[in-house]
Amino acid sequence: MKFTRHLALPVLAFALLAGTQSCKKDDVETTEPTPTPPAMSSTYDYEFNNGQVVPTAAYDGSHMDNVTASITVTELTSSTARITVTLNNTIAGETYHTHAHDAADPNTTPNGTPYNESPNTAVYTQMIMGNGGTVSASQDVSMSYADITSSYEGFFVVHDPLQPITTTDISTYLIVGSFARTQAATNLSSMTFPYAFNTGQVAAAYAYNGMHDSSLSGDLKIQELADGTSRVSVMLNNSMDGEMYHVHAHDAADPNTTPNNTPYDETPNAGLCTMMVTGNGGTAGGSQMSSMSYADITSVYEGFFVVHDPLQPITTTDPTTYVLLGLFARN
Ligand SMILES: [Cu+2]
Repeated sequence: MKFTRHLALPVLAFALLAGTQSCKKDDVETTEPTPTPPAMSSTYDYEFNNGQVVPTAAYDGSHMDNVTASITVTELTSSTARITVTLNNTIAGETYHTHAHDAADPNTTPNGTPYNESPNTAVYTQMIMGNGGTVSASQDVSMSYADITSSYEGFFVVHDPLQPITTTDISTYLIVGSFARTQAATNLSSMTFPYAFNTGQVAAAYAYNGMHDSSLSGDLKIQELADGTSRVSVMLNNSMDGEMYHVHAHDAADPNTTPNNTPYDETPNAGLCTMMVTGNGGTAGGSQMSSMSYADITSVYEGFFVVHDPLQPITTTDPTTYVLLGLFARN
């Protein structure tokens, strides 16, 4: 009896271990075995793709540019480890493909990419369902902690869930960086300018007059990109569901020279900010790229940030139809 019990316990323990590991890909909450000595663990942070890795390929799409990520590598045994990827500021209900792509010589890959287009499923390949906030996925791998964090050479990629997946167009990657390595600091500038509802802040005579609820507000974000251009993003808070908001930069102008004596050009500046945002009953957003530099937009450019009322015909001569109005990218 004594002999059998001694034999049975390790077998049972192994069976339990195998059982928990088989479901770990789906369940990050599972308690892990405690190795001795204490497990090694490192976390690597990733910023949004503003061109840090490929300056000409900053993300260009409709996803908000506030997504960030981290990779945590934790030693399980001397030859296995757990890779946990955490995404912040996800969109609820969208599926994020998160991959390790092995580095490769671009002279040998079909499309000249510096990585294999097929993700490495043995290292890390997971789909993460967005939840409107922070969400994680884990994968246990048959590689040592040291192999992953110092030998393996690849890229960590978070693909955009809002457009068809592509493995050649890096401007569709929300996040890209070397896998499980500390990322170089980039110090790209970014600033967000808040706009309250138009109650006449620019001029008393311009105060909004119409049916739109005055709880609407906006945030204009200017993000410097690695190649010297910029991403212009707009968030409209308390937007009306299904209504189309025209969001514009209108260049300042001498009213003595404009056709209708407006203190701005009636034609919006398409190279800076001319977008349509569909309201959703909450916070809705849009973004576009501008060839203007961050410094030009935030300190040289003179113009107005205008959100036109979706509830009445658009007019560029009557500012009382503007639900938001303020100097563009100024506090
Ligand atoms: Cu306009």
